[in-house]
Amino acid sequence: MQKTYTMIKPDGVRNGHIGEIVNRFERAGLTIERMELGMVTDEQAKANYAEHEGKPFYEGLISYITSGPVVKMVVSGEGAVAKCRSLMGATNPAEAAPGTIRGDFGLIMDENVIHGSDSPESAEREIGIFFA
Ligand code: IDP
Repeated sequence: MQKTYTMIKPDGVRNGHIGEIVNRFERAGLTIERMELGMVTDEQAKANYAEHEGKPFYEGLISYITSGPVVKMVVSGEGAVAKCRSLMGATNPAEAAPGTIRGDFGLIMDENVIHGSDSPESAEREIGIFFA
């Protein structure tokens, strides 16, 4: 059984998509192992997005992810990492397929509704950051 870290970003919470997103995970056969509504600290944001440090969108990304409550989740199931990524859709909502979370609820790249770990190794690292 694989675990992944996923997080409904401030726009997803603000726009009222928590229930629908959790419902999609459960309908896909995934299990919500842990779930917490709260703020992301500056330290957590910087640790989670360390690979993007120095990129033009980095500062905006850190201030956005710390700008309002998020829903932090540990989700488990067979192939949970890939399943979550596929439910999420492409990073840019404009390119995300209809029926995916970003395709249905996202508008712009900077505010794309949801985060999900991109590998089992990232998942372990990110679960450590957000559920220390
Ligand atoms: P992912 O979230 O689909 O894994 P990453 O490339 O890891 O995509 O980027 C992390 C986050 O950084 C994205 O979800 C998005 O919010 C933001 N981001 C990535 N590229 C850009 C960009 O070119 N402009 C603005 N924001 C970006």
